[in-house]
Amino acid sequence: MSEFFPGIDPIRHAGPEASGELLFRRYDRDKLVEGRPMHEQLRFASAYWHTMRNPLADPFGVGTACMPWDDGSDSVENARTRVRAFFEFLEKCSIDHYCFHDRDVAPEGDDIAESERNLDSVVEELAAQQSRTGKKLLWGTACLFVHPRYMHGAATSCLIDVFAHAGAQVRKAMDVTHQLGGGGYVFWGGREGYTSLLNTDMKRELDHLARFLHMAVDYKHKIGFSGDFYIEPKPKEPTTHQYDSDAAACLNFLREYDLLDHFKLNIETNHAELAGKSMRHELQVASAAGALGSIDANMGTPHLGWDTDCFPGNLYLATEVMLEILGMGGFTNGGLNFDAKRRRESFEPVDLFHAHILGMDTFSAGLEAAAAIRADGSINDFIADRYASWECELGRSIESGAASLDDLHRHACESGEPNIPSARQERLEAIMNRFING
Ligand code: XLS
Ligand code: NI
Ligand code: NI
Repeated sequence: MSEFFPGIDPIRHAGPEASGELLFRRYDRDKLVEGRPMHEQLRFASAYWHTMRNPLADPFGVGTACMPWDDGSDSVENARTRVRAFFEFLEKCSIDHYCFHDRDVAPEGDDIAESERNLDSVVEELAAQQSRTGKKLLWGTACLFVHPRYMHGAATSCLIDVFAHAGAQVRKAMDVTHQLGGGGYVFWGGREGYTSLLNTDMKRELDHLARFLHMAVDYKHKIGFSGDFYIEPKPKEPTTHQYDSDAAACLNFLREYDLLDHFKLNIETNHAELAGKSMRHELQVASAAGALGSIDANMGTPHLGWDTDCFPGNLYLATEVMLEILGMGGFTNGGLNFDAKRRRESFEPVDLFHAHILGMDTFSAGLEAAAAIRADGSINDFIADRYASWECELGRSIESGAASLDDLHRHACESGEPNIPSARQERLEAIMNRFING
């Protein structure tokens, strides 16, 4: 078989000082960090939709991506060829996992039966490539946002027939995710939101979305799928308001509709930014609820302010992400999925390698910096110390729910005006900086 990426050798770790290109300076897959090899701590995944299907168009211009393996047709054969190209890419780039939407991998047919046949055929190829290479599916999902039938939403559509079509599509996407041994299944509410409240019954749409997710949970049990279910928050794009707008809104929705036991969150950096929150904030909100599952590792372009899905090159951000991941004891079924696309101007096949190497080295440096910050301990000690006044009888009685306002009154009268220490933010920022280097 001729190669899809001729002239590109498997990317190897060459060390921070290495010169040259197409090598890892920081990612060293078997190097132990906090007792686990880097590849287990990081669990990198490539997103099929960006890596194989994104033509790199923008609102003002056509696609520029050069994909010599792709004949441009919608045939199943072409779809199967793409899978082989993708796995060669994963192998050469040393990426262990991938993620896909049903419609990224296989073309939609004229009816449901044909769409399912198309998908089955491509899944056969995916399964063969997985067993040839040992690569794994991090998560699968259904594309419920591209086809015009979903213009008013999918699980929140005003039309029951559309709701049923969405259900049929999710049912099949769950089947194939299960078949491929996927670690999880993502629900990103592509068009689940509204463009105008003038034509929208929000309460009814949310009730329907919850029913839809309950049906998915039931189906998960029926087929014996043991992976995680994730909701992926995003505040806007494509709708004016997406119901799953941020981590807190998702958690509230899941609690309100008795779904919290069945879902975790897949947090995406660029979506956090669009929500006006920091990534670290979103991760902590999810983590505090025991619901931090997986990460779409990309970043935005603050000056543009839309979902630019850039590859993550920001060391500070990666360090913050890895502090949260190590803080929760590492990933279980989740991982770092590069839900990221090259810039339109980076159109050559080799740019796929440059882009993923950037993301992988950035997160490897972030992992090591986070581990060093934790080993140093001064930031965590500072935080523990900052709350040390609570380590007393009154503190325990407040935290356990026993204390009353009368108790507080008594204590306040006795203790007099409190001594207020500094929060030392700038000192802590300087400590972070000491450990961060590419
Ligand atoms: C789009 C979302 C999407 C999900 C999967 O903005 O990030 O790519 O990750 O449907
Ligand atoms: Ni995403
Ligand atoms: Ni995005």
